[in-house]
Amino acid sequence: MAKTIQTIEEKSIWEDARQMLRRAEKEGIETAWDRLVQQTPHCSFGESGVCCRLCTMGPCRVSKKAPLGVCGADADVIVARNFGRFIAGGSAGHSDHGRDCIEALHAVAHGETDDYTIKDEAKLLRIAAELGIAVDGRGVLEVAKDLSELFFANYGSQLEELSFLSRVPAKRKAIWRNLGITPRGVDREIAEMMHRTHMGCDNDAANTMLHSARTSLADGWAGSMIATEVSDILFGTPSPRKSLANLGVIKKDQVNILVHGHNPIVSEKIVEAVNDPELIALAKEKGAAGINLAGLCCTGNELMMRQGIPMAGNHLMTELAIVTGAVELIVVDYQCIMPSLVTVGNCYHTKMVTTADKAKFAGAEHVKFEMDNGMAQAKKVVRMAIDRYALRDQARVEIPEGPVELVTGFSNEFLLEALGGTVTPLLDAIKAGKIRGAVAIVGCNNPKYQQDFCNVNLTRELIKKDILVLVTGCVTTAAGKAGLLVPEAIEMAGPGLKEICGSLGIPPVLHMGSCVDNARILQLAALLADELGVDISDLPLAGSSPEWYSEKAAAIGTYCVASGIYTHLGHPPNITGSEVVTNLALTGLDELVGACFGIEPDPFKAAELIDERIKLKRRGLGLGE
Ligand code: XCC
Ligand code: SF4
Repeated sequence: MAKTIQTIEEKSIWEDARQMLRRAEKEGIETAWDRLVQQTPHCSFGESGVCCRLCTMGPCRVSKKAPLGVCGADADVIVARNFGRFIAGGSAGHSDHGRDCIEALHAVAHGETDDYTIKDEAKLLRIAAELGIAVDGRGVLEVAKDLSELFFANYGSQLEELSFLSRVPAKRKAIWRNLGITPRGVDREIAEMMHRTHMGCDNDAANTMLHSARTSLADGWAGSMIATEVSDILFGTPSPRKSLANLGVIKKDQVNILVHGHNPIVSEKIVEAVNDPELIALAKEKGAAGINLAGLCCTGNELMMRQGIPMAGNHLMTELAIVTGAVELIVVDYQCIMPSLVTVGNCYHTKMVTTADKAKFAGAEHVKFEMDNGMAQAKKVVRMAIDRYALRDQARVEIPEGPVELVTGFSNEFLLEALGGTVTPLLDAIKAGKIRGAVAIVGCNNPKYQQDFCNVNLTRELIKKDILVLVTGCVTTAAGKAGLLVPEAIEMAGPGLKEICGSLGIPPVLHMGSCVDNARILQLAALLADELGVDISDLPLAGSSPEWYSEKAAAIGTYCVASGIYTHLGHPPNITGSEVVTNLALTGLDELVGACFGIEPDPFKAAELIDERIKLKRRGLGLGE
C-alpha cells in the first residue's frame, strides 16, 4: 500500500481525478486523501484488531505487556469478536437494502403504490416457481404477494434454512451442515452475532469465526440475492447496453444531477423524473440545455446495468465530482456516501438531498421517499436541482474531457441465453483451457492505494492469462475507464479468451452489477458446479477485492470463501493481532470450507497467486493447462 504523503499523480491513476485534485488543492478543498494524512499513523491497536470497546470495564487494548482485557479476554477473542461485528455490519447493509426491495414488491402486490410496478413478470413467475410457490392460473400480483411474504420470512426465525439454498450444490450444503453454519434467517444470524460478541458469550475465536461465515452466507445467499432478484423483478433484468464512464459525463450546459448510494428504489424514480417533459421544459426555461443524470458508486451500477445511465465515478470520485463546480444536486439513499460531500457541496452551489430516514446527513435536505410517494418526491428533487442551476458560477466550472465507452448489463439470464440456454458451452471452453478460469473482482476504492491501480492492473493481468473477469461495484468504473468493458478489449486478452469472447461478441471483462449483484456470481458458480456434479470449491474460480474498504466488502469476501471460492484481498481486515484468527483466514478455512483468503497488495503478484489457485483447481478436475 502507498505511503501516506502522496503527490497528485500518486493518488490516482486517472487524469480526470488528477485534474480535480489539482483544482481541489487550488481551491483549498479537503478530500479523503488529505484526511488520510491527518489520520496517519493509524492506531496500531485498532489496526490489528486488539482494541475492545464492548463494555465499560474497558476499553481494553491488549499487548504483550497486558495480554488480557479486564474480563480476561485475550487477543484471539477480542479480534474474533471485532471481526464478527464487522461482518454483521456488512451483512446488515446489503440485507436491509434487500428488505427495502421486498417492501416495494409487497406494496406493488397489495396495490398500495402506483409508483412501482413489476417490469419483469416472467422473472417473478420463474423465481416464484423455483421457490415452490404455485403459479399456474394465478395472477401476477397474487404470486407477488406470496413471494414477498416468503422473502420477508427469510429475514426472521421461521425458516430452518434460507430459500435460495435450493441453489446451493449438495456437496456445499453438506459442508455447511457438518460445520453447523447453514444460514437460517438473515436478521437472526446478525442478531446472534451481536449476542455472541457481548461480554461473556462466545469466547472461542474459531467458533465466533464460524458464525461470521454463517452470517455472511445469509447475506450472500439471501440478503443480497433477494435484493438482486427483486430489483430485476421491479425494474427489469439487465441485458447488454452501452454506456459511458468518467467525470466527462457531467455536462457544462445542463442541469447536472448525480445519484449516489445503492438501492434502485430511489434512483429509478429519479431517472423517470429527469425524463419528464414538463421538467425538461422548466430546465430550458431556466437557461439550461436539458437535465443530465449520472451515477456514482453502486446505485450508479444499478442504473447503468438496467438503463445505460452514464457513470460519473466510483467511491473516491464522489468528492471530486462536486469539484467540477457543475453539479446542481446530489441525491443519495445509503451506504458509502462520505459525510464530507455536504462540506464539499457547500464550497459550490451543490445541494445534497437525502431520501432515507436511516441515512440522514447533517447539512443536507431530507426528502423522504416512501412506497407511495416515490414519483412525487423524485420530481420535487429534480425541481430543486433545476432551481440551483441559476446559482452555478460558470466561471468556476471545470469538467474533465472525454468519457470512455463501455458495455454493461451481463445478467445470468443474458449469459445463459447467449450460450444457448445452458452453461455447457462455457464449461466446454473451461475444459478446453480456452477460458482457464473465472475471477470476480469486486469492491471499492481506498485512499491507502493509488486509486484503481490494483483494480485495473489485476484485471489486465488476469485476462492476459485467459481468465475471464467478472466485475461488480466500484471496480466496474475502474475497468470501464481503462477500456476493458468493450468487446475490442479482447485484444488485451490471451488467445483463448479472445477467441471465445470474440465469437460471442462480448468483452473479456463482464460487468455483472452492483455489490449486492455478487449474488449473480454465486448463482453462476453454483450452476457450473451442478452441471459438473462437483462442489463450488472444485471449480477454477476466485474472488478478489484489491482496494476494498467497507464492512460490506468484508462480508462479500467471507461469503465467497464460505461458499468455496478462494478470495484475494489487497490488505487484511483488522485481524492481524490474533494468530488464531489470521491463520484461520489464510489457511485453516481451506480445510474447513475448501477455500481461504490470500493477501497481496501488489496486483501483479496477486495475479500470480490467483493463477496458482486456478491451476490447482484445474489439475484437481483433471483438466490440462
Ligand atoms: Fe461502496 Fe457499493 Fe465498495 Fe463501492 S464497491 S465503495 S462498498 S459503493 Ni460496493
Ligand atoms: Fe475489556 Fe473484556 Fe470489556 Fe472488552 S469485554 S472492554 S476486553 S473488559
